Amino acid sequence: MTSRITSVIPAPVEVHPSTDSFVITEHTTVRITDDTATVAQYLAETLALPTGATGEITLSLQDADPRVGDSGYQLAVTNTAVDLRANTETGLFLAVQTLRQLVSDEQVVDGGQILDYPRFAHRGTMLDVSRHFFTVDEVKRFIDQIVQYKINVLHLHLTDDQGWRLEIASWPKLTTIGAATQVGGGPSGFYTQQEFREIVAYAQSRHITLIPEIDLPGHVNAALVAYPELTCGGVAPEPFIRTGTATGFSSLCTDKEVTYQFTDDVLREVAALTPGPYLHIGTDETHATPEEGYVKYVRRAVDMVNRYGKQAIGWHEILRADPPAGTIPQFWSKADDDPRVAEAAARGHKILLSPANKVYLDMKYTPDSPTGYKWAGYLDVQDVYDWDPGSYLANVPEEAIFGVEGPLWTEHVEHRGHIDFMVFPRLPAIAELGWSPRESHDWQDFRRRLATHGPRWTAQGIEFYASTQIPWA
Ligand code: TNX
Repeated sequence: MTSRITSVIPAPVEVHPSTDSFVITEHTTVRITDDTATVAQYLAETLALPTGATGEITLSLQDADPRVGDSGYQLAVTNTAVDLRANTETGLFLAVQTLRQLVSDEQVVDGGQILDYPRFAHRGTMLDVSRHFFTVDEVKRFIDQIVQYKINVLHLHLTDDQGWRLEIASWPKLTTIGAATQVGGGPSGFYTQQEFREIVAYAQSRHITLIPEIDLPGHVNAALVAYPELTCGGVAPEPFIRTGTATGFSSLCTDKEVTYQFTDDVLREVAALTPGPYLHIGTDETHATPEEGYVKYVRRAVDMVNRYGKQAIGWHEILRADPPAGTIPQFWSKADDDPRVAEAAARGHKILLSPANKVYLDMKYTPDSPTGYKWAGYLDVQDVYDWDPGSYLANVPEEAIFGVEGPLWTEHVEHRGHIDFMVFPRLPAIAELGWSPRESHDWQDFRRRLATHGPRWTAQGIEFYASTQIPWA
């Protein structure tokens, strides 16, 4: 019999299995105390249990081992009790995610003790809602899938050539005109500010930081169709481009002052909608922006982000503009090919890792995959799992690594079944790279553990890819 407590993903820092087991019955109750009420309620809902002033399942914000820090936790399961302990609500919430993995179909919880905390602060994924639009409910479903693996950041790629997906009150045509369609043509959509707030609040309730990305100054065809004055010639580009998959062909006119007014308005509104500390401003693939204009534009945009109280993130090309050290470059090449990244780390920048040949969730698994790109290679589970974020970039020490993020670009991801297929089982592998101590890294053990998660995904309606690398149960 495989033990669930030795199959947790991401692998915990310490696991001590015991011969005990706790059986959940119709009388099992989650104890609610004032300071743990929100997480206790979430736990009770997730496991369909009643709550009470007393109970066998307890959550506590007192007396946790200091090693668990501000997002780790301790968990102890005996024959008679389940005890979750942390210093913060986030820690308790993550303890709940571990507990969920310990419960069998027969409602038996494996006995033992766990002490756990993350290796990196940022364990993220990105969803591109521009190339194909996904509804508020689809995003919420995605959030509930990813939290199970202690992913704590959702980066939403909200704008691109094919569609602008967030209502901006001061530039309304961005969505009345710029959100009309998507890759492949056909109707699409956008989030009103109210809907976006709903996504943000849902993410917060799941202890996920939402990072909105407004891709600037390239990837803006949809904005230029809506507002031709943002082009240098003042003429709207051909709208048909919006349904294709080309990149790098559009740019805001960096010589016009209206461009900076536009940028300021957009960033101000997005900052006001975002409780989290980061705004992502894209800055990638600006082949249509002259270098001098790029540098000038990016510096001003970073400045605006900072003025609105946020830290800027950009794809690593942003380093061409030599932004201030608080700016986080998100590395996305398929080779360690840009010396600016190590130079930036040496100057104090934190580096976010999304190497395309390791973690791009839009790559095919194999030549037979029904959808996806292959420009960064085929990425089966082992390719995604078997590398070390702490030593991946030469001359970038582990201390400079902010974390790991798996982006899902959606040129070829058309519906939620495609999301499931591209994300599972690769995102759990990325989650383990971001959370678990390097010493626990072990492909053979990971594939054994991962195999036991397949039936859970099936029960949750997740249409995952049954990679032949995994000995599915
Ligand atoms: C590159 S990665 C892009 C995206 C595409 C993706 C497709 C990056 C910063 N830019 O615009 O969607 O490749 O894999």
